[in-house]
Amino acid sequence: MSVAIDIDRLMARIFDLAKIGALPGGGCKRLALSPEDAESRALVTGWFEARGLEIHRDVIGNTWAIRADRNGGTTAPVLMGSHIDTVGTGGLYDGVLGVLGAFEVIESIDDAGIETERPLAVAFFTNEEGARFQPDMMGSGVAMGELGLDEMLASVGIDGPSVAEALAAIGAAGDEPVGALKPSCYLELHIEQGPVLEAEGLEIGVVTGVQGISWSEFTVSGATAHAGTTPMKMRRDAGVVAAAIALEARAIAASFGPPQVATVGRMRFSPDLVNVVPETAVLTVDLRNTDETELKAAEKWLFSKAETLAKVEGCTVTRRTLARFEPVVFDPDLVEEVAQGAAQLGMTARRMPSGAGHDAQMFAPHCPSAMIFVPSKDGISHNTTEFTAPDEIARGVALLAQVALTRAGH
Ligand code: HGY
Ligand code: MN
Ligand code: MN
Ligand code: MN
Repeated sequence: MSVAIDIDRLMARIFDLAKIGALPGGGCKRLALSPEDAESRALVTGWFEARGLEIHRDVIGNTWAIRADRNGGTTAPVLMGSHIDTVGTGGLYDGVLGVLGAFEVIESIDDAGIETERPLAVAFFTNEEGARFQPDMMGSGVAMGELGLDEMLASVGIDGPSVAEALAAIGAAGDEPVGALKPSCYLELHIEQGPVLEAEGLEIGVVTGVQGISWSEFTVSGATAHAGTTPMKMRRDAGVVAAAIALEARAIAASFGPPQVATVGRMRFSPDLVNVVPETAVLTVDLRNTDETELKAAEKWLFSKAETLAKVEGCTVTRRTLARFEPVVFDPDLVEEVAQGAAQLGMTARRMPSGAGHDAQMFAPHCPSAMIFVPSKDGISHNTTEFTAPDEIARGVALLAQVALTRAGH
């Protein structure tokens, strides 16, 4: 049975939510646990409440809303969800599509008066992006026991407060304990955020798993010196070591080849003055690979080379792990149901791994989990020009509805 989704209602909601944290030139900035995040949580939770769903919120602010089954039961729901926090240069669809698309599925099923054997639920999770507080997938990781609550509450953001302080500041914490969320399965609709579907002219990505992620922060320590008078061989230039580490990360990706990727997203010098040799440099390196052995080898190369580069320059270097997740593979049966559903609905599709991290990877070890991708224009994401067309969105939501209804039984 397929259910008619209302794409106009969904697009109106996506654009309503996009007004929160709207950036002047387009796109959104709703960093986790910011005032903008608080406003978006209130808007979306209000929509859930208006539909009469049973609202739950846990100690780290994960929020889920349940539509009871035909007997009024609300345990072990078929859960659909994603996130509504964004990076600093976010688009309108990353995460949002998975939350509001799931809500549209529930609304459409409700409008059709369909009663299900199992409850249906929609969720948004705290701090999926990891842009302000590391690691990413924090809320879903805590909910599923992949990350420790106390350690995450103590995580200090790039702008100062801890997660605990930021949660308190916006009143986002609920009273339900970690582990209160126990879905029977988990489905996440998401934009691909890459170029594959568009390049191959396909409508749906049947996501088979998520690649491993390694985030490190390196702190290089040298000595300030006069830029004009200090002979080159006397310098202990932390800045040049940081730059060399960044180039080494690029060399690792080139040497390993796809799917290995490496990104230096943050680099800060101190004292950050034009005529002073940098005393310290702090940089982040994001390494990813679908293969854990390869990812470990990339880390080994990078970490040992960073030591050597620092030593040659008379500097020291320390490293802090900001995030480390092994690759996950989604439940083959549920992945097959996504593939079958796409075929039944006449959608062109291919199986593919996810290059981006997703909340689904936190559910994968605990319950049958799977993801559905829809194309990203020009493969762009984490960019204010991120775009997916309404007809592409409608196909993803229709497929999500089909798979969720099958799992919920009706
Ligand atoms: O970094 C990621 O892949 C995700 O967007 N947090
Ligand atoms: Mn996302
Ligand atoms: Mn993202
Ligand atoms: Mn995600």
